Formats: sequence, structure tokens, C-alpha cells
Amino acid sequence: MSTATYTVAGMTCGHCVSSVTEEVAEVPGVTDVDVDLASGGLTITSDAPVDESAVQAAVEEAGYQLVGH
Ligand SMILES: [Cu+2]
Repeated sequence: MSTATYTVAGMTCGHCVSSVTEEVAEVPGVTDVDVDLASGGLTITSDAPVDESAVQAAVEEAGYQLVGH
């Protein structure tokens, strides 16, 4: 199992959190997604390490930006 933490910019409410959670959960191999609205923290649990570009694409698909790792 693998865990990675990122920072997402642009989230302002619970709807933003669900959008990001839904998109990132669709990335292959991801088993759990945790988003913290206050800090912008995005924690991803997966079977194997997930490619950062896939995470970035998912976050951008939701309408936000991945700003840190
Ligand atoms: Cu929102």
C-alpha cells in the first residue's frame, strides 16, 4: 500500500471537496481519497504508487490546481 500527500488550490466549499474526491478516486489503483478543505491537503491511498501526472490531470479535470507535493 502507498500513501501520497499533495496540496490542491482553489477549493472553497464542500462541493469542491466532493468534486476533487470523485475525480481522484477514478484514477486507476486509488483505493482511498481524503481531502481537507481548510489546508487544501489531498491524501491518496493506493495499491501501488500513483503517477503524479495522473493525479494532476484528475485534479484539473475537477477544476482545481495541484500546487504541491
Ligand atoms: Cu466549492
